[in-house]
Amino acid sequence: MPISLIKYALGFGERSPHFPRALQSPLATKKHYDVVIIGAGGHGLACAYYLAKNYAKSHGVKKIAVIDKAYLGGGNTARNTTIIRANYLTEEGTAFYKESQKLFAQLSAELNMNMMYSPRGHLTLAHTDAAMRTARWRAEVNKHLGVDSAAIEQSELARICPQLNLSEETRYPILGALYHPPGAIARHDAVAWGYARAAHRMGVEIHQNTEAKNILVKNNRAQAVVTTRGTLRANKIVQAVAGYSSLLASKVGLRLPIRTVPLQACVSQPLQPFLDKIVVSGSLHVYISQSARGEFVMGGATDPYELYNTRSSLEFKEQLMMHILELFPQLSEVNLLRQWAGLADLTPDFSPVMGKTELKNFYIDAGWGTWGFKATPVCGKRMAECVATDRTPKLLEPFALQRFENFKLVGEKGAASVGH
Ligand code: PYC
Repeated sequence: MPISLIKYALGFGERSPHFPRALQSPLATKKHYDVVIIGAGGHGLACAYYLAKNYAKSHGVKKIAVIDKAYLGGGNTARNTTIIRANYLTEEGTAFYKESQKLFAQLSAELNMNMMYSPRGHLTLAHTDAAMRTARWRAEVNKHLGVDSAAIEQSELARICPQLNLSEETRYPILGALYHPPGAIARHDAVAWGYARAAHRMGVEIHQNTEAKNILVKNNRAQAVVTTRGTLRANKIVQAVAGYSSLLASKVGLRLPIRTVPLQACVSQPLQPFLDKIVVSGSLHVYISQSARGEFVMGGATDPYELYNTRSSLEFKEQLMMHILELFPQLSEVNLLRQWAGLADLTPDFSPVMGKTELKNFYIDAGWGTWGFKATPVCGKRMAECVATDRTPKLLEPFALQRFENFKLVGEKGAASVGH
């Protein structure tokens, strides 16, 4: 038996210098930072990591704090269904998520933590001629930008996913699909913890249970974040608080075109490997994949009202199962294990808001609706670039808040997996 294991068993555990706690941020917050990031979800932590890694030397970004009103990765990072894909409808969306896929593929090595990144193919089912047309459209945009994606007919679908019920006798027979081979899943909490640990090792402070109550503004600059654990002055402030974006932005006088709705999901008991594809039907409002643990991870439409609440409902489960069983009648005896909800910040064009704001040193990462997880690495990396250099990276330009004033929307509703 390794000596380290014996020491651990004898109770030295994490107190021992051999087992330092993963995160040892100081008990007290500092009075001043170069950058304060509000929100210790995947996005905020990724931004901190890339700031520390890429801009400490070149731009002097050294004192970085990430604060969170609750615990690290406990918001939408822990509440999504971990799908990673780049098969978007617009060129802007496709290019952005293509970079995210690339970063995800290298993330385990980059952060020295197993992200359980598992490319397995993503199918968006088409039940109508109109949906087939959208599938072809998306495939053409995707291919044009070098993203592997194709519209396939029913016969090809039967070969790729023989588990699917392709009978004509269902209420919504399946005509074909958009097939995106690099579509993947990963372990969401590993993503948050991987970024947190790596950022922390470079000196980033992560203060949990530290709520931003207010943001002080003077002369069109955000001066400080007033928290439950003191006032943190900062040269630059970033908000990355999916689910609460409008509420926080209102503290600096920004009105966001966002409505916030709950998005529920659930997992089944674990079963032997059965489904090796991610299957989505925007018309039936369902998506399903099987995790490495064997659980079926499933979700559907957003709740039909605005609400800041993450309760689960029986109604959602009944609706979802009605459609899941139409696609996979074999699952009729499977039990559900857990159900939960996250909060989706929806913009009018179903694309996120990233980058600079009208306040000189206040940066925003918001409006992720139902696709924040899959953007974690690219958003973190490009937001860090934007914050450090004060220039908007090309990939972020289309997603500026100002687009709602200029009417330059990036319409992605047609590429949503989730019914809205
Ligand atoms: O956009 O792929 C997606 C998605 C699946 C579940 C929520 N969003």
